[in-house]
Amino acid sequence: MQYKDFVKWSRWPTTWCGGCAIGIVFKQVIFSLERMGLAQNELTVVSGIGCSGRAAGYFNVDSVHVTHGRALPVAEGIKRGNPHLKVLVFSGDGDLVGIGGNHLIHTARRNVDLTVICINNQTYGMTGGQMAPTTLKGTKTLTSPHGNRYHPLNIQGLITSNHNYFYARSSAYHINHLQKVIREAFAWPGFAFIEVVAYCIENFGRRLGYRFGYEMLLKIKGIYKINRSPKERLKENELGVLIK
Ligand SMILES: Cc1ncc(C[n+]2csc(CCOP(=O)(O)OP(=O)(O)O)c2C)c(N)n1
Repeated sequence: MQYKDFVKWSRWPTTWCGGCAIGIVFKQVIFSLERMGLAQNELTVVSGIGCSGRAAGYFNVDSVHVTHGRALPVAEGIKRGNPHLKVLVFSGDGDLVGIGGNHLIHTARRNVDLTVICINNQTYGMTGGQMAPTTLKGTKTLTSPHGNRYHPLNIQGLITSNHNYFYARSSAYHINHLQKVIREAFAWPGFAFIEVVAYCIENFGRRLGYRFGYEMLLKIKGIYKINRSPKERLKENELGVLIK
């Protein structure tokens, strides 16, 4: 199976804006699927609502585009119904961590065997760039024009507070690292959560003065460093994998 076989070309072009990071991540996933040698009938993809949530419709496998925040319980149902399937959840930070936050807490706690790719663009991209629970303190958004007053939710802390966990942070810039992490997550026999540092140019970045998605990629490049053997936690500017 080649990576292009995992794309539902009849749905092309995607709804993603030019320069959006989601397409970059989508591509790393299908590259990883080819490398892992998965067949189309061995995988199901589930997405919630949002720009990231449109991904389910672009994979040429059985997929479900569910209601906002509910990707994890639907994915769990599929996995329990057919434990031989690999079930991938591909959705946004607003969907998985915001409205779907309660499901995230308990699906992670119960260590359900799913692979989750969370596009963390720090905003609700699809609806215009509102402040999200992942928006950094001080950042100006549509709904925080004077800067966000709150600290973002600590996703790493939430996932790694469990008895067993797979938490990875990668980015839309560090694509080799991202592919490696995706393969490791699929091989992990439990709940594997990948937070992908991404960005939204049209509804978030432009408000902050960025002109192109490319400039936001370079910003990510400048901030994040890969830590290949982190001990207990990743620093705020580190990418890597924490497993237990
Ligand atoms: C129950 C419900 N509440 C609110 C909305 C509006 N809504 C659509 S997408 C979205 C945010 C999605 O954000 P995120 O998951 O970060 O995805 P992104 O678009 O940034 O990729 C919201 C609030 C909705 N569709 N349904």
